[in-house]
Amino acid sequence: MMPDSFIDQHFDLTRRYFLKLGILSVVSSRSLTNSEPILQGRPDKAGVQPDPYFTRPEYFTDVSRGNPTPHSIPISRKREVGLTRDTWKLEIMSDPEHHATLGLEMTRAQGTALDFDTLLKLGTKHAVRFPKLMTCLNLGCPLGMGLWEGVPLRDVVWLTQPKENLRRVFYYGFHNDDPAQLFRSSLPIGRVLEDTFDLPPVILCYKLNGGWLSSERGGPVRIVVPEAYGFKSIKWLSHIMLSNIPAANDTYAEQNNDVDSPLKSFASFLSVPAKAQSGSPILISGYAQVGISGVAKVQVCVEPESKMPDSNDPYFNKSRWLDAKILGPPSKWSGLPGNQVPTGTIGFDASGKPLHWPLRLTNAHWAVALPGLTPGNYSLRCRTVDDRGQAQPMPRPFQKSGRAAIESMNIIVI
Ligand SMILES: Nc1nc2c(c(=O)[nH]1)N[C@H]1C(S)=C(S)[C@@H](COP(=O)(O)O)O[C@H]1N2
Ligand SMILES: [Mo]
Repeated sequence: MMPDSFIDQHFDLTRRYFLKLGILSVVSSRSLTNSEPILQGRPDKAGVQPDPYFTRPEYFTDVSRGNPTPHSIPISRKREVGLTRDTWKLEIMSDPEHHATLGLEMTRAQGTALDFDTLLKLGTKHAVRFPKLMTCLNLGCPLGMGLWEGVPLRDVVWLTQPKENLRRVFYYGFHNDDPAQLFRSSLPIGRVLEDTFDLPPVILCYKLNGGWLSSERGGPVRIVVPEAYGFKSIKWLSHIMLSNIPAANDTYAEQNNDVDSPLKSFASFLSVPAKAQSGSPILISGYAQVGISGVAKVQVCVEPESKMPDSNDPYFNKSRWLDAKILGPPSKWSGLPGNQVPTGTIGFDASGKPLHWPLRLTNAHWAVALPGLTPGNYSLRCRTVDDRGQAQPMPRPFQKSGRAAIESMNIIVI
């Protein structure tokens, strides 16, 4: 049977790796060993729930402010306020406080606002599609893994014929006219106009995993910023303001968040035995979020629980780290139509195979067999090392720029 869920695939890949090493002879499902009681499964993490590699849209963890949330209002009201595909309108204007010089504004009042059909028409020529983990800067784990599709934001910006005094774009969505529900994000104009460092473009997204973007996920249209944490990907998009404001004016900055911080890399455990037999290899597995600087290695270290923390070495650089194996891509891209990545997806070749692995801004599985230990209580840690050789949580260790703290678990060897 082909595995379907992220967890099934995780254990399928992991078991095959251990079988090849000759460490594992039993094949069981949903765990690394047959003895369920010694397994400390960690399938509680939202983006890696028992769901397909590409998370079903309704299984994403929802982060939406306001009461009621825009996706929960009645359909009749959604029609009135433009939250359906046939009623959606996007206004693109010059910021009255920091005026940008535009050839034209696109407004409801003038009848020039952008509608969904026009956006789709732009899509026939310009649409792009790329995989991306949606991760909240403030939560520890990914909310879901998506294949996002839409029109580059710059193609819509150029419709307004900007001339000068344009330094920043900010944007927000439907918020029941409630100032407390307003959620605004912003980007430098340069990021919108050009895709540096081989990143996909910032898009006006209307499809997720091959289907229309649901109301729950921010439909009809949301912004998706490939390299950013979730707060830049505004849902129920209604307004884009072209501005000469010189600095970020994101709502998220009000909560002390670092709003210029791209996605970090980190490793996390999925399966660790609570108890292990002394002298036998200990099978460990997990996933890694592949941030902006990639993941070159995943490593684990195991030390007696009693070892005193060293204040001169907060990130355990003096510990002995063992390389884990970064496992290959999933055997099938579950969660997508036909379990296939469609042709023309950024990061994949024409046959739907990833051009690199692990792929930046996605999830990767890893596993390791630790050499047997003598009886005792141990602390187990995991970390990523990025493509520049920087070990987690460096080079950006601060919590308010996104989570990358080193994860630690206890393990008893008997
Ligand atoms: N309009 C609007 N967009 C929003 C938010 C919001 O509250 N309102 N929350 C943001 C935050 S903080 C995150 S982490 C992501 C979460 O996306 P998801 O709900 O699709 O998982 O949406 C972002 N877009
Ligand atoms: Mo968030």
